[in-house]
Amino acid sequence: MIVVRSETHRRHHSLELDGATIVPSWESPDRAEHVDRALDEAGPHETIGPEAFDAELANEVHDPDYVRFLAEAWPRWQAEGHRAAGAMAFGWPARRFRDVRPTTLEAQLGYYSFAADCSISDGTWEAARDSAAIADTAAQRVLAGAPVVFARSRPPGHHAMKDQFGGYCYLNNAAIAAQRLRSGGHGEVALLDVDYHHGNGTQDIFYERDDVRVCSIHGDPVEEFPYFLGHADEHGAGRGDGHNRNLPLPRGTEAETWFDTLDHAIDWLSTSSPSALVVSLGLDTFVDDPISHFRLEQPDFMRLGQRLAAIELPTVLVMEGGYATEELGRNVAAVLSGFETVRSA
Ligand code: OKP
Ligand code: ZN
Repeated sequence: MIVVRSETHRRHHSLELDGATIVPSWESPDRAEHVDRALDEAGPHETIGPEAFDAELANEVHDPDYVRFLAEAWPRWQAEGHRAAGAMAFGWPARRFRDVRPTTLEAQLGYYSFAADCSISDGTWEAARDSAAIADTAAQRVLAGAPVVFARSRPPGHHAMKDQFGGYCYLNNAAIAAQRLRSGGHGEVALLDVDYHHGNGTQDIFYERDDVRVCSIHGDPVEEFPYFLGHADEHGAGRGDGHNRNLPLPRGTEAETWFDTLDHAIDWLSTSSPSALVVSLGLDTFVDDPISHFRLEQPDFMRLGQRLAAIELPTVLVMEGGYATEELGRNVAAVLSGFETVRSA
């Protein structure tokens, strides 16, 4: 299988709020190191680096002002002479506040984000940009005829909305891959999100579109991040009405129920005969994940790979979450090898 990856992610050390304390994020550079090591050991993969970041492509799924904000936030922060090692919002336009774009950096941090788990520091933009470019490059390889490509993106992307970062995500890597597949000639793309958390950003980006059908299986937002989106009655709007599907599950969900739900998701995605598939591949459904509460075990990731391959569509696998860092590499390798047992790549 072709694996796209880069080392730029190492510069991104995110901070997050834990109660009233700022701590190093669960979303650490170690995650990608473990994945790279496990894939090197699992052997033969063709490993390539990303093509240059395509800002025009990113601007088709994000607000261009937002992308510019991300690129300029750290230099602006430094120019203002702050002491803190990372820029983070502390105020947001909550209920009954207004959607008026402010001018100062500290106000714009709140305007362009929705959670305090996602700092912008030295190297954050470069890592986010490469992570998106990795997903784009994977999609380009699929357009060139590869049956499946793994995008080892870090930081993850599925929480990144058109114009808001949060949930460890800045640019929506999976949405960028889907957009590349669309502009490369695929009429309809299916996007399946199996991360433990609802892919609120992906939903937001495609909510009024009928060319990318989005389905997410996740911890019910009444009890899990991102809390305020991801309910079962969110089905799309306008042209996109009927093109979004959410399958929330309670904490403690076991593999059997999860795989039944996966079958529903795949059946629903297949109804309109898409010609390509993007998977937001979160591995935080793992039983020992420290911040998530589903109960998949390592053999289940092999089974997931097999089930994804059986869809028989050209496929971009985009890495999202997964915080049991020591086991993350083996779990990713299990998905890829499961895929390859069904469709040699
Ligand atoms: C990102 B991805 C609450 C922390 C909430 C947000 C989790 C983001 C997950 N104490 N952290 O979907 O794996
Ligand atoms: Zn997640």
